[in-house]
Amino acid sequence: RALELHLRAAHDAEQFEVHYQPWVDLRSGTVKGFEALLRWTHPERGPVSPAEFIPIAETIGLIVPLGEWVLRRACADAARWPDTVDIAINLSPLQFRSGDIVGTVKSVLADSGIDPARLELEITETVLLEDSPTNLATLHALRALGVRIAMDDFGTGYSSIGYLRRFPFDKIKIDRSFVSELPNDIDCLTITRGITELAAGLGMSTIAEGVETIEQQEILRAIGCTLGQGYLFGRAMPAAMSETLAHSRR
Ligand code: G
Ligand code: G
Ligand code: MN
Ligand code: NA
Repeated sequence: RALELHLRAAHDAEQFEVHYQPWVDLRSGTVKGFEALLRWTHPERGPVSPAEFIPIAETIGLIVPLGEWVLRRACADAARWPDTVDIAINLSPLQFRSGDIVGTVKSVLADSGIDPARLELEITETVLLEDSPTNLATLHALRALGVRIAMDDFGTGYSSIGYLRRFPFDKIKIDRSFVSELPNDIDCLTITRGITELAAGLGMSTIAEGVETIEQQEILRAIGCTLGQGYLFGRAMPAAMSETLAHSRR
């Protein structure tokens, strides 16, 4: 397919960029970190969503080198933020399983010079779907490097509460589909509160995704969710802008 051919050539053509979406402390509004989000500008089509091209990159095996490039780029950019500001990076399940992800993360950390405690790796439940000893060993080995593991899009797909028992995540990202219905949808409110309490009881933190209104911020704060990410606080932005924002004390 044409898109596939363009995707293969995109890296050499320097069409990829990593943008950064801030996440904040819901009480103070202080920026605590950024999530790295890959961007591709297609020469004719313009911006293509990662939701469209990442599955293709996975199919053609490009996700492993591309994912490593994102790790390097994002950690290098994070090195220019204050050391109180963390960096979260999405790992594709394929990237997680193939090759030496632990060695890659270790070498990226060493090259960038950032404190491992500032790096958070976001994985989806599909990583754990087969719940193999190898996957669990990889998660533990990554954590042993000093990085944190976050479960992304929690509550969607096949994610199961049992995973939280089998593996000690550091953070749970409450999916936007629940947050966006706050505060009016009582079911979403109950689910969001339930996830927050469950996480707290298990010693994990929670972050609400897709926060768009002050009302949502306040209700999340009231139910004990400490962190938030969403258009209310900022969209994904180029590295230079993230650097300015990271250094502005608020
Ligand atoms: O906000 P955005 O449209 O950029 O994100 C769409 C989806 O693409 C999200 O699910 C996000 O996790 C995923 N995504 C964005 N950047 C990366 C990346 O560098 N690696 C992987 N594996 N997924 C990414
Ligand atoms: O799946 P993941 O959570 O990694 O990707 C984040 C996705 O959510 C990106 O596509 C990003 O652009 C999008 N996003 C981030 N904040 C908001 C928000 O406040 N509202 C909406 N509608 N989308 C958001
Ligand atoms: Mn994510
Ligand atoms: Na998510």
